[in-house]
Amino acid sequence: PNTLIDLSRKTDGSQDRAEFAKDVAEGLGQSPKQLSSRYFYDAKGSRLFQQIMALPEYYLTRAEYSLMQQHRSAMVSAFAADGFFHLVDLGAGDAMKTNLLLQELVKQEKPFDYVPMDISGSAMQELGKDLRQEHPEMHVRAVVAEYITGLKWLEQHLNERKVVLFLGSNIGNFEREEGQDFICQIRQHLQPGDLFMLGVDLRKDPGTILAAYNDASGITAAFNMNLLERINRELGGNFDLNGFKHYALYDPQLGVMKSFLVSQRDQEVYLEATQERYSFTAWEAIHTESSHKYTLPQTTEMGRLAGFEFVTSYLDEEGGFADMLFKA
Ligand code: AVI
Repeated sequence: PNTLIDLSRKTDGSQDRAEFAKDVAEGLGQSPKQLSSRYFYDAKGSRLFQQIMALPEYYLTRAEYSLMQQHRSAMVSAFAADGFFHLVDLGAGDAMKTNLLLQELVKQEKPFDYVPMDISGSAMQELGKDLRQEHPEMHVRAVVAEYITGLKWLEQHLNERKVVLFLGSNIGNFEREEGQDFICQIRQHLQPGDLFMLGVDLRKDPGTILAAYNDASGITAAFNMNLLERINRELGGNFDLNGFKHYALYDPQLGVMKSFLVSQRDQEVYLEATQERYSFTAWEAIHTESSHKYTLPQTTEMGRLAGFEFVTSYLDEEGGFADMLFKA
């Protein structure tokens, strides 16, 4: 009972590359330059992100893991209160945290199936394989898709009960308005009584946040730089990787962590895919990622504005990370 549904390719594989090329051309053509963090997650990027999650500075994963360990029994009771449900995990990745809930659901013999969704095909394949070994009885339907395409899956199961997870502070990688909009879209794909659990990284000491995105071992820098490597690999780019450096900064008023790739000199880059040249002046930066940090009231308000009812918040012991439970 274990399937993999690949919704990432449209009519043929080359369209993905065409879309990537178009986005890169657009982002490098504008001022200030930017590239979307959704392109971080090819096979290499997904591997690097797994290493990030294990870094001493990257507190987010540990905090959410420990809060889920502490509250999993209450979470599972809330999820399974009305019988069978689809547990939909948006941006599941390696599902390290969700696995705590899966174990608890199995232990409590609750009826459910698991629908992990992720942009990374390699991550979904590996997760499917791991779950087959660990829980051979569990019904798993892994979906390879971007968020919006993934939500379409929900449309086909409109009248079946759903619990949607959006964990790991993935909401933080949307700009504020886009994040609100995405939560509204999730709500529109649910029926009254369905549940939604949102993992948010809360505001805290700016030094702690900055260190998480600027680790001493340079893994985050490599993760950021992989975007240029990916452009070289897939779009025939000739980025000189020694000509750019990772730079991260946190704005404590806006609550946003921003990552950049900064050109260390005047240089030109050529992309075969677009047959265009892009020029960089010395110290010109490409914005590659935002990671927004929220306050608890901001988070409940986001849910409320989307039409959800706030149920409860589960916090880790340090109060730095929250899983917020909402009801449609
Ligand atoms: C996936 N996302 C929630 C991570 C974050 O914290 O914004 C991605 C990341 N970027 C740098 N380190 C981790």
